[in-house]
Amino acid sequence: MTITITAFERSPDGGRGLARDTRVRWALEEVGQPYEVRLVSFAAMKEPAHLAIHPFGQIPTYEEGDFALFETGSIVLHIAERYAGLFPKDANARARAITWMFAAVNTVEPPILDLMTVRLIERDKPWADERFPLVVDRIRNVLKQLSTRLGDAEWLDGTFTAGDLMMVSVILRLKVSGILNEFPNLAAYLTRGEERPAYKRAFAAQLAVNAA
Ligand code: GTB
Repeated sequence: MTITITAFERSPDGGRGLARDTRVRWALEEVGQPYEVRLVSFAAMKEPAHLAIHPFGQIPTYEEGDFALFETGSIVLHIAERYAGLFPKDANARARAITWMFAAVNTVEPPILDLMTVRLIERDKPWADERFPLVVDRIRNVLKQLSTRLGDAEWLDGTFTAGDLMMVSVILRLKVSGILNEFPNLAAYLTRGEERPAYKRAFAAQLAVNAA
């Protein structure tokens, strides 16, 4: 059955890999599954046909015939469960990998999203300058804890898993901010993720859409 994902027809980041289809492309590349991409405009995302598969009118989505998923955490979990390459065989190690996936989207990603919100959406508000350092502090706190846990390890729990894929995808958003420079082991962790051949293929594929 053909796997089809959705992505921005034109991503606001111009193809820097920050839109969330990149993590789904990466997961599919890691497990060696070919996929097709249906590009959607911002208007099309809010129309009934897309809302039927994504109730919040967003990308990415994942379809195999009549089966459809939304939410990148769930999509990557599905890919990791269905195809070999992203989860360890040991049940406890697999549960820990899933825990890191949840930590990425539930604990690390929210303050990073707040930074994007205060910078892009709320920047004209009279309180934006006051809020900014509070958001940066929350990011710093969570990165400090993540950095302590990672230590000198290559990946979060032994071998590379879907947990690392999600965590690298989440901290990637901080690349231009400079905050990662304060945590050299996290900066190196991010680089290790970006150097994976599967990530490079995923990045190139999303860039090709935006460069066209
Ligand atoms: N929790 C959902 C998930 O993980 O799947 C979040 C999905 C989501 O936020 N999708 C965004 C979207 O469809 C695209 S990735 N937004 C359109 C809308 O809500 O109307 C977020 C994103 C957008 C742009 C950049 N950028 O330009 O740098 C980066 C990330």
